[in-house]
Amino acid sequence: MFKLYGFAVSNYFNMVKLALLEKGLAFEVVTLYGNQSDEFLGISPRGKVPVLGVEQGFINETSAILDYLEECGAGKALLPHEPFARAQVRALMKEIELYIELPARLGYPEAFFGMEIAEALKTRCKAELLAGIATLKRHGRFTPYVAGDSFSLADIYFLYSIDLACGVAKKLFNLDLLADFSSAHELLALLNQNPHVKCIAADKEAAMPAFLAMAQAKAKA
Ligand SMILES: N[C@@H](CCC(=O)N[C@@H](CS)C(=O)NCC(=O)O)C(=O)O
Repeated sequence: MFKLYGFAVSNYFNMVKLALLEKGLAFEVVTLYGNQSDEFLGISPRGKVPVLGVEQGFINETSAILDYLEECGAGKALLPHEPFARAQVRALMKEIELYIELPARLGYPEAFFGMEIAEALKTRCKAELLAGIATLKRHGRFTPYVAGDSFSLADIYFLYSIDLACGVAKKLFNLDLLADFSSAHELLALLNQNPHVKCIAADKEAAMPAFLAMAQAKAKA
């Protein structure tokens, strides 16, 4: 059985968890925060979660884990078979990660942890988020899923990146990133009806107090 290391508030952890649930693969969660201990760096070289424990060892980096699960071939496919369509899904995943998820992270300290960030960083965060959303509008199909008519890994990246990006944009810039992006709104509503997505959201809510306590203790240390 797979072991999924990470914590229920982590969006990347939740991406892998949703893929496992959608595929119907058995796994056990080992709750763990990212850290720089020698022991953890031995299985996750940058100290980040998620990590997937498999028969032969450990796999880190969300996209590598998702590729591994896909290549194992068990359960529902979350990538198309046809190479061109498959490449489009992978490009969308990458675009969401690089141009939406990562720029949103620049704003996390101020948006979610009550710290101030430098004006220059805020300016960059806003410009990159707007460019990232414009990229998704250009490339996403939203018919109704990000890459077309089937649920795919691109929807998983979308679901667990867009909410955080919207939270940052609202808090820092009083900006609704999806104001004129109704197809994205509709897809979010559709995805949020999925029972696995609901279960992950409930687990996240339950884990939030412990996560905030850990984050505050880390900030004081
Ligand atoms: N590139 C990594 C990013 C994972 C990541 O940023 N994980 C966060 C939690 S959402 C983490 O472990 N943070 C802990 C830390 O940086 O100490 C991936 O795709 O898995």
